[in-house]
Amino acid sequence: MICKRTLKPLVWIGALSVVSAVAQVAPLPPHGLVEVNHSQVELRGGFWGPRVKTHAEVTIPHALNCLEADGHVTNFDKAAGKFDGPLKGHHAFDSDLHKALEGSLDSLQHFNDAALRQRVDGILDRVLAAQQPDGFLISYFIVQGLDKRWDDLRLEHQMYNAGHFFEMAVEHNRLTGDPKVLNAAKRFADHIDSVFGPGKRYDVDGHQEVELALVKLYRATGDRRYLDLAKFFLDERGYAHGTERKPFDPKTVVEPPKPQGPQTAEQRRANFQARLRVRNGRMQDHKPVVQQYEAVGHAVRAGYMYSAMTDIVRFMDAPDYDRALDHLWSDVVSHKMYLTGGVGTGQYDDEGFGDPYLLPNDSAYCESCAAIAHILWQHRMTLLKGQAKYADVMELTLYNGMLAGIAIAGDRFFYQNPLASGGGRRSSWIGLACCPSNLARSIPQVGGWAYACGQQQIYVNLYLAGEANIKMDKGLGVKLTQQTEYPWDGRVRLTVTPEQASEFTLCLRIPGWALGRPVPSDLYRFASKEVPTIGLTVNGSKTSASPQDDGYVHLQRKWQAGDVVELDLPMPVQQVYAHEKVQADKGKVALMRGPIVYCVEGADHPGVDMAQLVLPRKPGFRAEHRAELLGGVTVLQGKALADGQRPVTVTAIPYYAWGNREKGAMKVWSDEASVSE
Ligand code: FUB
Ligand code: ZN
Repeated sequence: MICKRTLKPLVWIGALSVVSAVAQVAPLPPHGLVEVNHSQVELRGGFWGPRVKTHAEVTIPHALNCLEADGHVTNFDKAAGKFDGPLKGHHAFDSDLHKALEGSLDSLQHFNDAALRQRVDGILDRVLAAQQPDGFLISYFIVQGLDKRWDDLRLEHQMYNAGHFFEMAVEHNRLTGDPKVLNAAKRFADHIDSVFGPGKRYDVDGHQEVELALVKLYRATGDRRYLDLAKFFLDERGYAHGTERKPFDPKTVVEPPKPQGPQTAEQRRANFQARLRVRNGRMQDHKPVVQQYEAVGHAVRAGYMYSAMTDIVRFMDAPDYDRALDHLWSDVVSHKMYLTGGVGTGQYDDEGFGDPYLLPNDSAYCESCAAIAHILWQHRMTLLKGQAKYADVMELTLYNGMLAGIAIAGDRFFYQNPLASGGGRRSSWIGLACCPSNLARSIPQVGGWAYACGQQQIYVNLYLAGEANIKMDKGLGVKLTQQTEYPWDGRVRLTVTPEQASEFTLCLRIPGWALGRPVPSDLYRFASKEVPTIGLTVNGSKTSASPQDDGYVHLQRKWQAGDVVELDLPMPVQQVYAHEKVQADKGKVALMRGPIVYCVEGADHPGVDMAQLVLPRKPGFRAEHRAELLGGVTVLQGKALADGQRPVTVTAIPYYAWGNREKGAMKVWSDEASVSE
């Protein structure tokens, strides 16, 4: 017995004409917890309220303007035969539009904006007009020649485009109840299913994405073929591709020698692709997924693939997938993750994972998309395993690795998120717009990562101000209201309002950082061993805040409307050290407070050579909230040494907020020395 599906059939909010809602079929995961969809969670006030507002008012119009100006929409007109101009961009161009549309739809869930609704409708009509009679729908291939559409999956992102289309279609249906986009997605997926699969063509996409999207399509339609197809694409990785399934032979993935002498363009391309399959497991096609125990290759591809693998374990019996995921998770979290939760280094020139402990700060790649993919994976792991440590990583990546990718004003973006820089400036848009469009769809989905349901439990994984409307098992509706200034203040007031007095367990995640652990591994540690006491009361009566082995405090009782839970997570400033094997951070210290990782930036230290700024070994930092600075941030202030000797006052700002003022150097890790108070 588990939580009822949390999707309510919706109509356009404040719609001029109300579209009748179609019943969605939403198979529940037989294993683990059930998510509470972002459509059920209103983010109001606090940290996220202003951000989702900026997203709706600035990010979405900006993204759609840029995409329209760059030709993403006219590409579909061209594919529909309505426009004669040249095709713009590259073969992954459609995916950026789909992501921005997905973000628009999710934003409309919370903000009634008739003009945006009309704009989205108009764009969607132009997208759908390009769909081919057999269901195929990628503008690039429709224009360039449909006969070549499936020639080569390595580099051409066919399935990546398809996956983002499916994800957007699911959101459209959820919001509007109108099945037209979802039906188009089904037709496209059916076409893919007619080409690929057992007894058909055995192949895999060069950029994973379609797998997790097919699981969503399965959940939105109830059609099991989509789940099977997702598993097929995962199972095929590592095998020789072609028209029959051959046993996995590691020899087929031996990197071909570098070609000598002059090459034709075609030879160069063929060789590049042959090498790509195996080079550092770039696209995780170097061995079967169930044998992949080490995280290698392109970090976005990996994150989407691990997410889909987690979904497979949630929806199917797949213990070998589960085992691989445990290994992969330990490898990433113990060896290959930056303190910001970011993943990917410049080591192999592939936007991917580097060797264990090789975590250079200035050449950290940490693509914004990789942070998002990492969050998607951690969210699914939280649901599958019901353990807070996965949500710890999710939270860390959300507030640091991901949020750094978007400016506070909402219209400038970082593609890479290094932990040290001589000076960086976000771009207004990027031709390869994977990151801006991914951020545009992720911000309004944050609420969907906050809660989950078990059989008789509601889990709180993220503390954020707002209101969640949760449907529990047997249809019991529970409203949860959070009042909090988290992550600036660890006090959270939760009001529980069940439709009628009912017994269930409210599981509160006690963040690892509040228990003395910045991450759930030994990759980073706090200098101080002191763990401040966590406060917890229910209707004013003190209760134990000690979490169980799963990392949650379980509050089981008969809940009445208006019951109030107050959690108080003390937030001392923490000095952080890295594992001794992380050469890049040797002798260095970083600062954290709550889930926020800090950095020092040139803008706060005029005349100081940031590279030479040394932080004190003795903790002496104090936190101060500055509502007027950088959208409202808590800064840390303490004594430090400039040029290795001159005492100065240092001001550390949240890492995510760097690069929002004049260009200047920034670093998360600083040399550490004794500095007298
Ligand atoms: O290839 C599509 C997207 O562009 C990837 O996800 C990003 O890493 C970038 O390579
Ligand atoms: Zn990206």
